[in-house]
Amino acid sequence: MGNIRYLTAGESHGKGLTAIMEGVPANLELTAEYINNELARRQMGYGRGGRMKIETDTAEILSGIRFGRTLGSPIALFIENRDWENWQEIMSSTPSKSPPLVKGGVGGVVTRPRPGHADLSGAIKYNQKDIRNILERSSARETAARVAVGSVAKRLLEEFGIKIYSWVTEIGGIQGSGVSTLKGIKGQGSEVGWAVPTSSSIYYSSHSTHHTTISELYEKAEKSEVRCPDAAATEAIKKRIDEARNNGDSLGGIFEIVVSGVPVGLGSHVQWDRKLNARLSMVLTSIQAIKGVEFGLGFEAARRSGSEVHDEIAYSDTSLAPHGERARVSGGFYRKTNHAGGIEGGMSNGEDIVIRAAMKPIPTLYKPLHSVDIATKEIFEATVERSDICAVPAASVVGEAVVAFEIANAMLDKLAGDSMEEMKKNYNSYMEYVRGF
Ligand code: EPS
Repeated sequence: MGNIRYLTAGESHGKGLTAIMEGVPANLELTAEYINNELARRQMGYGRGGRMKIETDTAEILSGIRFGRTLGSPIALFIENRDWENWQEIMSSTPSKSPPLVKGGVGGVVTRPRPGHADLSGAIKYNQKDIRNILERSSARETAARVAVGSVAKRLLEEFGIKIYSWVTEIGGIQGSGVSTLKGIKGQGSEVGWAVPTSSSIYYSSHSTHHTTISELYEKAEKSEVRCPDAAATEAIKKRIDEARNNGDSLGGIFEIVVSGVPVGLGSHVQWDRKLNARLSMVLTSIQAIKGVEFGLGFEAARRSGSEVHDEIAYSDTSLAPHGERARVSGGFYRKTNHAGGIEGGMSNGEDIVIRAAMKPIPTLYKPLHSVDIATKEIFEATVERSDICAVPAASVVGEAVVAFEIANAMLDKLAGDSMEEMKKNYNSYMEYVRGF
């Protein structure tokens, strides 16, 4: 489904990554600086390996933008791999009988599949005896292209007051305090903590003596080396990452995404592939190493009775909800709580969309795990030369990007427009209708 589409191309150690994006309305203001700022955010995070010291991702705009505005034509973006310089021979497109082994022992035919990777299934499926032909494309390097695409979508959403935030709630089992909507929910062990955000861009503590706005959490995340808004947890997580590095191990974690300012009615209940939650699940699990996604209360909803899950409906005829928590985006109806995470029946309900995604530990490990060589069938212990220890902070930024893309797509489904002017006209008339409903 959707009006905007994109493809990415590129190998991890090839010349670079390309993204072609089609369906973005004309006259959206967009600069390379805006895209590059998002690319830089993806590169941050304690626990990355040596590769991030080599790359400084910047997008070259090849088409679709003139004088700082989109043309409505396909937008092509190119991100150079600086590491390509060291891999030209190994990744050459010229015919050759065998891949060269260059200095440092890199190159040659890769026959040893890493547990947890695409290596073995990909080699069997595509009939490749050199596993490099699989691992180069399955690498999470590709997410740089997706962040570039997502930044265009983010820029579009900004025009409608829609913002996307993310932060890391836990890494390697160490949870931030006050940063997860799940933390502190009754029956989860802790009495003190945070409830799922109500119908506002505010996280309420269960004590109601203090609340933190989503933008405050986001600002703190931006300053944390692991994107965790809790400073104490940030330090504990860094130690945990150091420990993992010393043990030759890797770590996963969970990040949370909040989309604020979403109008009611994106997605649809009428068909499986139009449901907004389904579409968002797909884009999130399409990120390398993501193993789980939940909305609002998520899995916790399965443990509660219905009366403790469903969000009561309320109405206010002013632009402010009775608690004065925020100006309503979509008129008079609102929910008193937001356990649903902003989506009911496959449609946005006007509340903030709240999603969490779980990332498994990176499978490229220094600590050897057993595997079997595809050429000799000998058992060996898989080891590597270079790897990230933890990439959850980066995945959190990638999560923002893919969610931005899908929300922009759903906005265009609802408010089609070939130009921004047309889309805004449709938006304004829709919002007027919603307010009067
Ligand atoms: C990755 C392995 C590492 C990461 C890479 C993803 O690269 P290399 O094998 O070159 O050391 O650094 O991530 C990126 C290059 C990036 O830009 O995020 C993998 O196998 O997925």
